[in-house]
Amino acid sequence: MAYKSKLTWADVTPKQSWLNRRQIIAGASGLGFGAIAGPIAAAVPIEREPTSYEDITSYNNFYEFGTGKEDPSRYADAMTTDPWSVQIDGLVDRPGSYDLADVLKGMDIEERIYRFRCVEAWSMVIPWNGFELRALLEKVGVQPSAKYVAFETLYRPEEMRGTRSRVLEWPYVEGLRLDEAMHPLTMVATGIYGESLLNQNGAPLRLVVPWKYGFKSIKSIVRITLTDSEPPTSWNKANPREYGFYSNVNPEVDHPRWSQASEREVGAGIFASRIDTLMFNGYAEEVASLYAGMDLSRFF
Ligand SMILES: Nc1nc2c(c(=O)[nH]1)N[C@H]1C(S)=C(S)[C@@H](COP(=O)(O)O)O[C@H]1N2
Ligand SMILES: [Mo]
Repeated sequence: MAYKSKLTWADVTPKQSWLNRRQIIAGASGLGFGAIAGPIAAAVPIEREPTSYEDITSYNNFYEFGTGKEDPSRYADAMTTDPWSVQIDGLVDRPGSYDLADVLKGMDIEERIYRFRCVEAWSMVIPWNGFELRALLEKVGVQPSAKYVAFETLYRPEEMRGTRSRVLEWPYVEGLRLDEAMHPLTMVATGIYGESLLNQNGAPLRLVVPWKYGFKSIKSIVRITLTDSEPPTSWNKANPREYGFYSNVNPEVDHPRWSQASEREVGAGIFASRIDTLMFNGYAEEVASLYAGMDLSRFF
């Protein structure tokens, strides 16, 4: 593998800066990086420790390997991730099939601790390693007519026992508006806690969009296509009444079958109380302007 870190999280991040990053990035406001500045940590409503590596790697959604939370950690090892290539095509200047090493070349791998909120109303805090998606898009050259980015997961039935079920149409597909894809919070993850991604978490490359429900963070990406029209997305195709294209975390817009006002912290224990879900999962200050003037109950 081209990128395989042997370092642990503690090795790569001194404790003090790790704490600062946690406050800055997992907090409700302010970024410590990029062009966006904001009041740091002032509005942090809760202090949350990162979820344990054990929980992050054993409680998963990756329906290609089954619908049970333990299925991915049991069965995703069957997926071959080396060699790996990503086809990048559509409205780009340099389309082609890029080997994983080519994708990673020149990318600045950073650590970022993000809240992660599944539409099923559970959440984690995950220390990701990865790079900004916009850096990759700039490398391939986005053409002016592009308005959306479409993503596709590997579909290899002989290695993916869950794809025998038609619970979703395969391959799993997702999409973002171009401005969402270019936002500095939007990452391509390559690791967790300083370790290369395990298959169950979407090795070797998966999307992370921290202000959207978890299903937008598509795993094990093999294709990225720049388009001028809104791409189809797996959960919207499966149930358009329940899952929209935007899927921004929003405590005020309930799922038709359950409330989105609160969430259960994975790993907090059975006696822990639920916590309030935050608008845009706590990243409103950074991303609310992307949706100015939009009716978020209509564009859910
Ligand atoms: N290809 C693919 N990507 C996927 C999924 C999936 O089933 N297949 N599940 C999504 C959902 S619903 C969630 S909550 C997250 C879970 O990521 P994690 O298991 O790394 O926590 O992955 C998302 N990406
Ligand atoms: Mo999810």
